[in-house]
Amino acid sequence: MEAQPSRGAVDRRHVLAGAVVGSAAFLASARSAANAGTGGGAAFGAGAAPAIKGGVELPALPYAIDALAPVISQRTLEFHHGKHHKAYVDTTLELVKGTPLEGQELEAIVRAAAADKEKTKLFNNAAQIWNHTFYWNSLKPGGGGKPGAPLLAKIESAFKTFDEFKAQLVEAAVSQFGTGWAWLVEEGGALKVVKTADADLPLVHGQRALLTIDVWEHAYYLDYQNLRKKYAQEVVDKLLNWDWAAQQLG
Ligand code: MN3
Repeated sequence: MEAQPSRGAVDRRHVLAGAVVGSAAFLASARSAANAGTGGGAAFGAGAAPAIKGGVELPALPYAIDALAPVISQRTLEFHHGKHHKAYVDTTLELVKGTPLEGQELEAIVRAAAADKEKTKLFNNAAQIWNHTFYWNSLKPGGGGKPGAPLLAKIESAFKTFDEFKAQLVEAAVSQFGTGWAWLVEEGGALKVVKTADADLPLVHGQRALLTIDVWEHAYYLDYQNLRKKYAQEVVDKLLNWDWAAQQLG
């Protein structure tokens, strides 16, 4: 059983870092959250090209099932992709069957469900499809390291140093209470680290996702048990796919 989503709830979506802090950042968050129900903020609205293209489907992993080991084991991916991700797809297909959303693009379904208080279950499942597809692409064998010069410059502008960015992303992953996601996002031209609870995701808050780390226990418990920080640190150091992140900025 999943918890209720926290979409639009400013108090549960904490902006951890970025170029600005304090009341201005809070007001910006409040505005983007207020826009969530009407299809996203001005900076990244419903007209933007989808990061995850296509309909409701379980995509193949973009690498072999054992390719992320030993950081993430084959066994974790068998369950995480083959059982958890697949279950979100199956449930979403069931929920949209015979409705006007059947056959729609995944992002359109996520936005429609986010805007309708009666569609919490659909939002949770459809958003989790999006989040997981984005997560698989946020990782790659032999990843980690640093991004190319243009993106690295943006990160250093927002976080002062690349190491400070990494520390803040790990901190977001560790401090998300319960289930959720840690993200590097772009909002209004600035990069920031945010975390979301449960199935919540940046695209319904007017933010563009660049990278994500799944911090639901199913993402790491077989490999790390309770050591979420070690999982997050290993992912940041060894798996982050900076090519994918750079592609998101276009
Ligand atoms: Mn997961």
